[in-house]
Amino acid sequence: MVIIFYRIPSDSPNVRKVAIMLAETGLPCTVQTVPKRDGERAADELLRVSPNGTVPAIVDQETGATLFESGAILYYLATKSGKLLPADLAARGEVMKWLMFEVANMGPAMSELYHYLLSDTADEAVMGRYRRKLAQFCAILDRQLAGREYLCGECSIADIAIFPWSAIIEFMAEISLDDYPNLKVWVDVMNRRRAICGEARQGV
Ligand SMILES: N[C@@H](CCC(=O)N[C@@H](CS)C(=O)NCC(=O)O)C(=O)O
Repeated sequence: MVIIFYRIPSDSPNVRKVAIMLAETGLPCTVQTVPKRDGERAADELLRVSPNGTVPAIVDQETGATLFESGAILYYLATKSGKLLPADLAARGEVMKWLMFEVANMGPAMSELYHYLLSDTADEAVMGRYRRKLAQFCAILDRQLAGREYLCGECSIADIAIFPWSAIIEFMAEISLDDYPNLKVWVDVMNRRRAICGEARQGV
C-alpha cells in the first residue's frame, strides 16, 4: 500500500502528478491528509517523510521507502510498477530529460507566478518575467510535440509531470494554447486519459 500525503483543499499540480500516476499504475494507495503549515512549521507527520514540509510525499509500506519531491516519486512509482518509463536506456534518458525539464523549470516558474498572483505586493515586472519564461516553455513543448502524440512517443512520467501545469497555464499565465497547437492537442489527449478522469473523480 502506498500512502500519499496531501493537504485539503488540494488542487496542487505537484500532488496531482502523483494522484494521476497512482491511478495510471493501479498501485493500491490510501490518502493521508495533513493540516496547512502553522506559520513556518509543517505538521510533524509530514516532516518525518518530507523534510521540506512540502506535498506530495509518499510512504511505500511494502518497501519502507519514504519519498518527497514529485519527480522522485514519479520515478519510484514507475520503477515499482514497470509502467510509464521505458526500459531501453536511450528512451529512458529522453523521458528523464523532460521530467527534469518540468521539475527544474516549469514547476518552479508556475509556483513563483502563483505566489506573486496571491501576493499583495504583486510586481508586474516580476510576473512578466515568469509569464515570458512560461511562454518560452510552451514553445519548447510545442516543438517537441510536433508529430508526436506524447512527449517521448509513448505516454510516460514526463507527460504526467507536465500535464497538471499545462492544464492551468492559460488561466494562470495569460497564455493562449491556441498559439501552441501541438501542446493544445496534447492537453486534450491527456485530459481524455482514463486515469486522469479517475483521479479527478476521486477529487484528489
Ligand atoms: N519541488 C517540489 C515542490 C513541492 C511543493 O512546492 N509543494 C507545495 C504544494 S504544490 C507545498 O507543499 N507548498 C506548501 C508549503 O511549502 O508549505 C515537488 O515537485 O514536489
